[in-house]
Amino acid sequence: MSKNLILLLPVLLLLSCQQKEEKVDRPNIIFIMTDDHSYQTLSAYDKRFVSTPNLDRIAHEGALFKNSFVSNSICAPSRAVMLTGKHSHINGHTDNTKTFDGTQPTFPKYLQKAGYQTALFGKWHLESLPTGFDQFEVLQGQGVYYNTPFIRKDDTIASQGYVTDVITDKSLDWLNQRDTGKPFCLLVHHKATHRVWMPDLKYLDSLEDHEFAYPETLFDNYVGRDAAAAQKMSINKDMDLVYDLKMLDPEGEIQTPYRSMYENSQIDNLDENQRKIWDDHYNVLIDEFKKSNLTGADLVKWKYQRYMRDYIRCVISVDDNIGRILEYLDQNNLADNTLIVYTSDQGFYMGEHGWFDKRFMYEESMRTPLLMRYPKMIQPRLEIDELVQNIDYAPTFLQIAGVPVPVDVQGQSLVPLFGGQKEIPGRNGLYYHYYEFPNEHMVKRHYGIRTDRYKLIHFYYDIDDWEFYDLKDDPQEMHNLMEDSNYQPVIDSLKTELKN
Ligand code: SGN
Ligand code: CA
Repeated sequence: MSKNLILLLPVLLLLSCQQKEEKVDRPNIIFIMTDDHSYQTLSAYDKRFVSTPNLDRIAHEGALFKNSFVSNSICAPSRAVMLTGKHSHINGHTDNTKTFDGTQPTFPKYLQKAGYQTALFGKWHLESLPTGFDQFEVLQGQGVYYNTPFIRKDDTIASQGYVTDVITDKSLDWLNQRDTGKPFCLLVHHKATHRVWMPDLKYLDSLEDHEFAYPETLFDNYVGRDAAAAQKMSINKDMDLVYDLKMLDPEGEIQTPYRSMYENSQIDNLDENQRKIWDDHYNVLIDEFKKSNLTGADLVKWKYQRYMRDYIRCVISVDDNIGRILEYLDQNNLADNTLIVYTSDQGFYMGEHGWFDKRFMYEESMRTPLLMRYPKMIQPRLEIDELVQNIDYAPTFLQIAGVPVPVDVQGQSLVPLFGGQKEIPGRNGLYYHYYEFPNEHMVKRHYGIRTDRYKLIHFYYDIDDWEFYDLKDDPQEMHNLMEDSNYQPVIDSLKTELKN
């Protein structure tokens, strides 16, 4: 070794240590997403239906986004928007029937390139295999609640147990075996709380006698809203007694359109022991239901209660499993240097307007929960009022990781809001566009704009209807004011903004 090199060695060693340390100091990211989890059933937002102490903990130790929205309220498109930071018409994934173009840039790819370890466990739903992940195990399409298979890079493997637990187990196992010398980005993407809302066996008996409050609009008649009247997602008409509400009577007297789908693609996945516990629980309810001979409004109310019980039980399992992840971070001294994000791929109707499902630009489905904890940047109990959208997640993650945000990303980093900035530059409203018609639930194609006070929607394709709501006076969007002369100047300016 030359004398010069020997002299340089300590300096080189110091430099390499500094570089290593700098990398380790970069924040980790855990991005948890559920499927169809409504903000109405997350107690940091709404305490009427359920208590979610672990999710609330993220909000209390971090930020609660009070006006968080999606740009296209349906699963795969929402996920494509989050990955790319671009609207559906730019990333190409406009509806659930498409195959995601995995060659395009996404935030996991940028992070991977910057030296992050990246992994994904759970729902994916984008048809093409995930790209940008060192490791992934994803559900086949929607997956199933019990003993669901997982697709890996080269094979498909079986699993045993309740899907929300299994996805968390896989995520924690990955955290345990990761390279601790590098920062990580972990996506934990749950199947719950998607239809058909199958609870964990241990929660089957909970809430059985609980009566949930009825939404004021459960018996909406859709006056002045033809597109709303045309949907097929009503608790009354479309919620299936067997498939959705588990009334699979052994006598076969309850024949419904989805009965065989429930038998052949949902509960057939339970093993013998699981199935016995399942049947012992539901058979009692089936007997009671058959004896009750409910009709009309009483039947709708009964369906609503049954739906809510199973849905909420799925929420409770999610909350339990979020608790496991928070505990892991505490125990492994990772809580301070990890951004933990909780969201859902869209909102959901808990009986509002008489519905389940999503898709519409109305509040319950355009909104989605969004919580973030990162103690180094976010003060506890921060409430953020600004309008944010799922296009903003990718640039936020990149900025926190110190990776430059590419200019073609349409969303904006939310980091300035943590420091008290009260606006997102250039954002006068949110653009929304839903494309999947004709298809299941028959929600018409529509696009629109939502500002902090108003919402303008245009339903198109086989219909040409405009709707306009003043959310301050009519938060439930029952009064379409499109023809109200007092609002014409506002409507005109919103049309211009929408075009822009
Ligand atoms: C399935 C559900 C629908 C749901 C879509 C989209 N039907 O098709 O009720 O709207 O998924 O959901 S089911 O009979 O298969 O349960 S999404 O969250 O994946 O977009
Ligand atoms: Ca969804």
